[in-house]
Amino acid sequence: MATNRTFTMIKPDGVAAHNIGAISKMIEEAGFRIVASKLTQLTPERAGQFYAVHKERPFYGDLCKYMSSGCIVAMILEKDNAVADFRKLIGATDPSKAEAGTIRQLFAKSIEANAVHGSDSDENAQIEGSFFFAKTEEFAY
Ligand code: FUP
Repeated sequence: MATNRTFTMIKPDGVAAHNIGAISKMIEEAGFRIVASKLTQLTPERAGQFYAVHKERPFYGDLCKYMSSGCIVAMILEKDNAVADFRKLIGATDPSKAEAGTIRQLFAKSIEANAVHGSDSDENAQIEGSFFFAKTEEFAY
């Protein structure tokens, strides 16, 4: 079956604004199945590990501080073409450039506080999912 997975986080701004439900609703209505979900808070060190790929970028320090500033919801999502379809659903990194109707256009506050994360490849979806979930049980629904 050509089903695959992606990984997402609802970021601290999305959780603080009580948008867990609204964002999850958009995700489900777009055809994704939530196969793992966890509300948690990253330490600055864990945020640094998660975003290690950006460690040379000028925004890295602020990003790690921001991503550990409040609760996040980590989720593994399942759908055909999950990675690409989810990137389309969330829109551009900078919400002022995100297409109308995308999650970031609707909910993000800034390029940093941009409501959601979405993996950019199948390989990273696997790595990022494993960062939060030791294993995922198989539930059919
Ligand atoms: P995306 O894949 O859309 O999440 O974007 P990137 O991987 O390029 O960036 C990861 C995160 O770094 C963004 F979600 C927010 C943060 N970021 C900034 O804070 N400033 C920037 O100029 C670019 C990214």
